Amino acid sequence: MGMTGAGKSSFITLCTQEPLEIVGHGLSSCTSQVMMHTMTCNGQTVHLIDTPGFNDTVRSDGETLQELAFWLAAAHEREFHLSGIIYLHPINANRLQGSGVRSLNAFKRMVGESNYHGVILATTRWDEIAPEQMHLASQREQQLRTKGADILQKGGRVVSLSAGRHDAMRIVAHVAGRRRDERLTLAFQRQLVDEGRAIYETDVGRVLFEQLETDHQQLQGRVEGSQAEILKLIESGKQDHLTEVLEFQTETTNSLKPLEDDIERMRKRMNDIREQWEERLRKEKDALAEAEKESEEKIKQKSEELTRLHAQLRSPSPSSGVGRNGSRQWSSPQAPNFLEPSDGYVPRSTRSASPSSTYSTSSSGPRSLTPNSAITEAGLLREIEELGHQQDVIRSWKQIRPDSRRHAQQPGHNAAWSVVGTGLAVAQVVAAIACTVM
Ligand SMILES: Nc1nc2c(ncn2[C@@H]2O[C@H](COP(=O)(O)OP(=O)(O)O)[C@@H](O)[C@H]2O)c(=O)[nH]1
Ligand SMILES: [Mg+2]
Repeated sequence: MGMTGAGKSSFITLCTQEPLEIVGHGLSSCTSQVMMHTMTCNGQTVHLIDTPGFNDTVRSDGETLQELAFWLAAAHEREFHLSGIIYLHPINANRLQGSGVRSLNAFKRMVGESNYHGVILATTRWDEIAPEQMHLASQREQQLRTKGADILQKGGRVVSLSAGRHDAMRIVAHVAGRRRDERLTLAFQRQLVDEGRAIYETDVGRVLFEQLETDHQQLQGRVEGSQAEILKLIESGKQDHLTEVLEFQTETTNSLKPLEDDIERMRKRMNDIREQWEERLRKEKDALAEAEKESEEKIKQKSEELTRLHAQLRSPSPSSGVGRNGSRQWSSPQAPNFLEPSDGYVPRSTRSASPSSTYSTSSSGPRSLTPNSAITEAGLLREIEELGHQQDVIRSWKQIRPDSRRHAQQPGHNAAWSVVGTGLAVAQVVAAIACTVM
């Protein structure tokens, strides 16, 4: 857990040395952000769970909590217990004044006192602290110790984490080395699954829900206030400010909607949440398959372009479209089409002396090859490499997602999680769950 930007995903990348980002495809906006990464540590299979933060720019806190509810409940139902929870706290920002305290308090409620012994509070981003600021950073760490004193009293720990792999692996090794009988069931998991509570009835949900209700009441009060002002302005015939007040009222009314949606989300129980997230994950699966297909096609297309480019580089250099033997090289209907064979592209120019031949793709009229143009062999190779990288990421995303359908159909069955790795019986799990502004 930890605020957005605390370094949770970076921590996992350091440990697994896997890429995480998918560029494009609109996947990031439609996808669940909970991901499971599998690695080996001291001969043990370790699953690291990455999760989203509450102050996400595109997602509301209610949605994030719902997502956490879905995955954590699924894990608990399948008796897939956590070995430890790492709470990351960025030391480079003075966050323990507001959002940081709310985040830590939410974290404590989600985890529950009985699991504090399994918590590691790790401070991150020390490398961004200038030497003259070091005493301030140390003070912040001390504040974290104070705010997390109850965790420490119950056996939790505070550690400083460097930006390197060594420290991250040390923490993973520590957690993975825990005894089986020390595995954790979070308060949030127990309350959702065993006690059948709705999200807003859980300890962590209650905090968020109360905040939402307070914000809603405040906004509602402003809407009502502006309504009264509007009536007064109309009655008194003073209409100068009317447009302004009307605009204010519209804006305020509009901001009520997301809060109401979130309040509604918090009222949900596991059955509804499961249904909704399974549908979401089904769409994600389709989107991933589509993205994989698309990148395969692009790689094929770029490779063909490269082959043609090489063929052209090997062929005699035509001058003004005329080859050494006098025949036209590129303008015949059979001439190789370097980009999109169907769009009437006719290469006209010659190869360049270097392997980095360049080609232009003018937007008006047929495309032409010129020495100043944008497509080079090096460029194509780079594009192919980037596409290959993207494909790797898509494939790793496919692997890191537990199969939700199997979750739904086989509650209590461990195999549901085996899609993310084998050896679950001995697997250790570390949760790095984001709890940001609540
Ligand atoms: N300098 C520095 N940057 C970091 C560190 N950890 C994370 N970052 C950067 O902070 C940003 C947010 O990190 P990320 O891992 O995505 O945070 P998350 O929201 O907690 O998953 C990224 O740009 C990271 O590269 C760190 O220890 N040092
Ligand atoms: Mg992240």
